[in-house]
Amino acid sequence: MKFTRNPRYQDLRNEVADEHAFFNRRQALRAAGVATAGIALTTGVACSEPQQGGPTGTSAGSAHPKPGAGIEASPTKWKVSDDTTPEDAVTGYCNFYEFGTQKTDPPRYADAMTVSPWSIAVTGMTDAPGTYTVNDLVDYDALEERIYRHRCVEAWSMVVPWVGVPLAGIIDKLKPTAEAKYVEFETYLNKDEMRGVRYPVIDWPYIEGLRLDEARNELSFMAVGVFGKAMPKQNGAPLRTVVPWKYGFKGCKSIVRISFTDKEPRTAWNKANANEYGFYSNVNPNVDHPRWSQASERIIGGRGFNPRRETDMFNGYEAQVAHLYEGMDLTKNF
Ligand SMILES: Nc1nc2c(c(=O)[nH]1)N[C@H]1C(S)=C(S)[C@@H](COP(=O)(O)O)O[C@H]1N2
Ligand SMILES: [Mo]
Repeated sequence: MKFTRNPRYQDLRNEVADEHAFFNRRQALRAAGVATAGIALTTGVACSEPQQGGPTGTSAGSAHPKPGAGIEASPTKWKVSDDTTPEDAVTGYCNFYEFGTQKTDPPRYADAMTVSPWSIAVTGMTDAPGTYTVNDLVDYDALEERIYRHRCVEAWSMVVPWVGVPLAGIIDKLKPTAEAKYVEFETYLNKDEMRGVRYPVIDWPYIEGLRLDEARNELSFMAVGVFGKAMPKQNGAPLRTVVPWKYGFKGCKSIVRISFTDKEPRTAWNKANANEYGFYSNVNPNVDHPRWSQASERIIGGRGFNPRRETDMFNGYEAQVAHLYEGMDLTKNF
């Protein structure tokens, strides 16, 4: 593993601004000005969706553990050689724009989110549509711990000990039809609990998606916890996906809907800026973001002065996933 350090007098203008919504944020601020002039912003998109899950769903007996409660998980072969990121960095430096675009906004404000009871609507091309509780989807007696690399498109990274179950098992349980080619995930949306959704940084609700063969890959994970505890709200309680060979935004937090489709999902960041955020978004040091290099990454919570490491193809998971993209031009399908 090669590590490089920033030069001592680093030019801060060249440091990634930690904002993949850089331009959108300016739009948001402008829109906020408009809002004070009395024009309502459209943030209630999902509220008109009859099959919306989340805390307002119909689940009665959901008994998944509260955020922060201890949960037991078996160790697995999924480990990395680099240090695990300190817990306070994982839970204190977050992207969850529904609570604000600063890294400290989610830890500060996500407490307002109701995460129990919780339900997940399963829709689209499936033989098992309906409303599920977290416990319907996740067997808390079969939790695994997987220590994965976590690489944000903003060129920072962590090493995170997620707790959860393989996504493949959940997909099987939800019986996509033979025609289904993609799975789409949707995040909870509640403008009273999520102060960030007053700003149209993206077109809420947050949507992510995967090709079904990607979702069934052995690495794809539905996480319900981290550091041996039920998922903190700011990290996407009660359940969120983790797709470690892709940029972090491909993981969808606080999931209220899982839908199967034969069309490539229109994902939130792709809709916001297709030129910068492709559907695949595989970690790739050879394909730069239009506004910054992806060749290396800043290690969050790392020891020393702004430690960096070189970014690995598919975030170090080439052996597990390269076959999924055989014959594809990854500079076009970025
Ligand atoms: N609903 C929702 N999911 C989201 C985001 C978000 O803003 N909203 N941010 C994404 C991004 S950019 C990253 S890097 C990861 C961050 O996860 P973490 O805060 O647990 O490290 O969540 C992803 N999932
Ligand atoms: Mo990210």
